[in-house]
Amino acid sequence: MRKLKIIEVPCDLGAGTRGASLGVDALRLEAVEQACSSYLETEYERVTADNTMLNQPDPTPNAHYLKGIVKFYEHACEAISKTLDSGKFPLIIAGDHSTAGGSIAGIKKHIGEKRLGVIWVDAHADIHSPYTTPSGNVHGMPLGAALHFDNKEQQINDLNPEETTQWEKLKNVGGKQPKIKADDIIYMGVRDTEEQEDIIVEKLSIPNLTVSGCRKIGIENSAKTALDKLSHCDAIYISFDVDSMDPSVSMGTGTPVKNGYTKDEATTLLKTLLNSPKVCALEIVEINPMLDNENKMAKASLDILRGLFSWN
Ligand code: 4U7
Ligand code: MN
Ligand code: MN
Ligand code: MN
Repeated sequence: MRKLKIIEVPCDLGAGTRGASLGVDALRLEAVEQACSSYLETEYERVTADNTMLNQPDPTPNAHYLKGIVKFYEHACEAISKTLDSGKFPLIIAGDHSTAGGSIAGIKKHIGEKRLGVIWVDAHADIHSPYTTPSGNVHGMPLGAALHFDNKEQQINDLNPEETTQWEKLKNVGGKQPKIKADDIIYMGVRDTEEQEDIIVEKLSIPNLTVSGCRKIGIENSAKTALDKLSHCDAIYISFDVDSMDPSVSMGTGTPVKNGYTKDEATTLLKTLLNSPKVCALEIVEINPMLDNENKMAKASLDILRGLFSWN
């Protein structure tokens, strides 16, 4: 395994519920509590988002705080592509999941024309656009942004000019081309979607390895299946939304959904995925200590990380 570099992206702008930005520090605090020197001694860099925008009037209700999101996408894209340029493995610890589009832009900037696969471990499909979102929350849109996918056939919202301008900017961070192809995405654990997403996921034939399906064939085998399905890709990015896990692990996330993976299953899944030399970055998102007690989600996430990287 290459040397890790932690990229912290404490962002709240993409979520409907506040507090995911604090997940980054909740995890670091947990590493201090557990004296996890491996975590604390790993080089890290912080990409900041202007979370104070949350207290200002928002001109983009169909994609809240989009201008601020474009801005930190640019910074995250730079930080992540430079980390990869230097031969290190980015371990991205983010706030809300909107960040993933910036991470994908950064990886794509580094790999150029090569093909990027995405393994999206999440209760949600996150493939909305401002045209289809029921909430206006950009953490439900990062795959839409990376695919350059507006899905106007399922349009329910009319965008104002500022929304259109900023959405185009967001899609084009790190270069104008779509960053990924629909054929290069695998969902794992997705179980809470809207009709607009269902239609598009079916149309694009994006496979979803369900939690029960994974259990049936075994977690390790399901990870291998996901990797197999992306064998045509040159590099693979893993996006791990903690709400892919069951709420019994912790309620410390903005949108918990029942019937998720256990902590051990998530560890086995990610560990097996990380065995592939094609995997070039891992992102962990949506730990929200404001919705938690006793910092349970950060604890669970640190346990997972310790399992993945054999940290002491
Ligand atoms: B997460 C939702 F509530 N689909 O778009 C939306 F309508 O990053 C939820 O996976 C999105 O946590 C959840 O707001 C985004 C739904
Ligand atoms: Mn998500
Ligand atoms: Mn989710
Ligand atoms: Mn969530």
